[in-house]
Amino acid sequence: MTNDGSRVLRVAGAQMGPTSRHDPRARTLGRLIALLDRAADDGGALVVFPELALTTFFPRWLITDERELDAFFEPAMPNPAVQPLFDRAAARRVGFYLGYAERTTDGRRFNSSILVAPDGATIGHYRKVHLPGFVEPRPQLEWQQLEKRYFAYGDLGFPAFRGPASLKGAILGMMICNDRRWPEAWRVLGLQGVELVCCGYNTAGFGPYGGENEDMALRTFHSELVAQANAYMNATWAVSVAKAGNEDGAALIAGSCIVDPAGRIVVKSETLDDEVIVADCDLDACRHGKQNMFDFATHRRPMHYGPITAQTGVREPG
Ligand code: CDT
Repeated sequence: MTNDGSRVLRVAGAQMGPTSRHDPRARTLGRLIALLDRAADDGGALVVFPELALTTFFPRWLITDERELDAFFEPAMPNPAVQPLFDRAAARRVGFYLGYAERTTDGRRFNSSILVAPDGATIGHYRKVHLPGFVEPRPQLEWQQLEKRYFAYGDLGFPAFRGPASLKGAILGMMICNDRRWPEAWRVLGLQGVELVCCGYNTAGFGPYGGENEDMALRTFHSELVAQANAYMNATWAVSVAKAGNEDGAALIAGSCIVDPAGRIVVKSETLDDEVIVADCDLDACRHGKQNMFDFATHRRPMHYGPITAQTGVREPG
């Protein structure tokens, strides 16, 4: 295919402002539909929503009542409570990425995302692999990070998906929040030729492991840094989308951005609220990096990369 604009995909990032623990699901869904409409009005063909877009970031609390916890989870996707979003997207012929808490029929819980085509067909499903935080609450912390308690590790790997013609046949990948800090995740998608990585997040505006050495500015810098560096090193577009603002007293960064395959931010959010950012993503612009500096078939030396899959922790030389 020639680089004549025929593979330009207009992509929207639908940043969300805060969602309270007490917000009714219907209200949050209404915000998502309004964002989708704005993206569609702007000509977006694909809208990327944040991680856990249907609820507040509930892992910041210790929730011991199983029924209360279950209320944050989706028993199926779609389900009657979220069907209006799926219906509006299909009516507007817009595809979307949506992060949500998944509860399977056999009772397992995952931090998941789904990718839906403009005709409403499901393209792919992903379960977050890199779960940050702890199993047990830490009393010294004002806000908990209990993803390891509430979710099982994702068991689907990092599959890339070929989008339909309505998405220009893009090779699409998904990540969720903390995944974006791990270059291994990007490389697994890169090795499948990914052209557009969708990543929703809820990132605290303070150091979630405690201490005073991380603030909103540094956390936002890191969020942009990992999207830019990894988009460049895998010659892919990256769409990185926040749930932002003050959720019941806990700060979340914004910093939603769309990054090109050279690692440049093309557009970024300006608020801590519901906001749509849009960019025309030329998928063929990935080819320069993929065929030259990051021509993996020619230049990678996997025989020297063994420790990356053989070990987790650091082994220092003696
Ligand atoms: N949601 C999410 O994955 N947040 C993490 C914070 C991890 S620190 C315990 C992030 O990487 O932004």
